[in-house]
Amino acid sequence: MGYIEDVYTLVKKRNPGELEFHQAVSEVLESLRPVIQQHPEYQEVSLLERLVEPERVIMFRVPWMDDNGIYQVNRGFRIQFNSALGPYKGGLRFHPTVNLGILKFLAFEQIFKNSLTTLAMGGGKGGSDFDPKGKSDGEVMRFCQSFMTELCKYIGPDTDVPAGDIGVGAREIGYLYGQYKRIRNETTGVLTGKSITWGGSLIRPEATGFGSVYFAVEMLKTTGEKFEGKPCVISGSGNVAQFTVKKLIELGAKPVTVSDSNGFIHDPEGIDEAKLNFIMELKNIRRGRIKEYAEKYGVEYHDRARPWSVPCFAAFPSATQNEIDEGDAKTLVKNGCKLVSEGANMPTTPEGVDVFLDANILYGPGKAANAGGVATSGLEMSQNAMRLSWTGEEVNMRLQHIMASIHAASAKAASDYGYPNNYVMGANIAGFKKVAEAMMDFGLV
Ligand code: NDP
Ligand code: 2IT
Repeated sequence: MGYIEDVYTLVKKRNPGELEFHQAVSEVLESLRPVIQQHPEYQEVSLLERLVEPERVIMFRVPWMDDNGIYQVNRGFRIQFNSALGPYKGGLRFHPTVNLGILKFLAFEQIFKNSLTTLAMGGGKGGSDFDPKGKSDGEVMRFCQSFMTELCKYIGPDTDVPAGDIGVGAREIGYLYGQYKRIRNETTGVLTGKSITWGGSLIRPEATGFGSVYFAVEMLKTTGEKFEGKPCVISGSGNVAQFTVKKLIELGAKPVTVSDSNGFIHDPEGIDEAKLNFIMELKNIRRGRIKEYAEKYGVEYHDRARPWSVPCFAAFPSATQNEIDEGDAKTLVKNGCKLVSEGANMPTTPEGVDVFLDANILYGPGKAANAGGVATSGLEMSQNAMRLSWTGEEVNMRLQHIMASIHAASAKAASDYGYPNNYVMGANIAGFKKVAEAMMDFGLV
């Protein structure tokens, strides 16, 4: 067996049952074959064996009291995967499905994504199996305070800088930051996604969705096509989906679906600014279900279904991992989909990815297409370090520039290694090379 196979076998043996982690590692390792061939010295120093083993995994008890005075216990995690390029950086996910394998896949992806941003950030991820759905603000606050009481021992502005992800938005970041500040008696950039009045960056809330559309625009430039008037299908209705829709409206495209974990709405007329404001109020303030959109605007609601059967020019999966399987990918391609830009992390199964690559459509994998969020987190860290704030225009311009450079670096690595137009190969190789070079410079760590 070859080096790549040996390392993958080791990963499966050492991390039994962590299927999403195996999936993420397998995709990256497959892409690295041509790089490993050119660099036999990597095998001599067991570079890949080190790359797939987190530097540190922290697991902890999170006890909290619910509104009925009942004691509850959740599990908290922080995966500090790789710090070769800078402090560990990556979001926190609060969702009942969270487990060690899911967070390891997310932290592993984050290493290469952060490398692609051009900013100095290592890879990390964390979270809890806590379910914020149906909880009162008081319960969410007490949970966040208990979570941070333990997590604060392991993070810091130059060590590890968490942010949001599924189930962690402005409200949760506020409670987490308040508790960190109280315990450590310091005001620092220890979290990103902060509100603008206490150290946040303009455009950070918008950044992942905007960035995913900017990446799509860069891909489209290679074929000369435009978004104007074209139907776009979006999954999710949270942070990433909302700002994907917003940017698509600005570009004159026609976003026709959004979803949540119960189902999706299909609005053939297109979601406009006013309807998007309704979604934002529904999801961010009232915390209701997307079904209400269908009732309010008299459009179709599809219960327990995903939106991939709706014909579209472009698809923006922006909910969760493995939400597009082989059949969904075939349906998208058959119905004329020309572009997929992944706002979510690993939303397409490996078989689905093969369908997109075989059809030769423009396919932007998550670690490139959704890197705008963490890139703007990096810009928030820079502003915190300077104790200065940039204008929204300045941050947006930097974000656009970073997305264009991620596109260019991925496209170049893909064609340099003989896989033109394959952004999966390109993003994995370009992201890996910087991390590998830094690890070689450090010697055996
Ligand atoms: P939010 O919590 O704001 O929104 C998540 C959305 O996805 C909700 O509509 C939610 O529905 C839906 N969803 C979550 N889990 C599932 C599921 N298992 N099945 C179906 N639908 C689901 O999260 P974000 O928008 O921040 O994150 C969305 C994706 O983008 C994730 O994959 C995340 O890792 C990725 N991402 C986020 C970044 C960020 O900056 N926030 C940066 C880069 C990537 P419901 O309300 O019913 O739960
Ligand atoms: O998956 C991701 O890149 C995020 N959830 C954002 C991480 C960050 O640190 O802003």
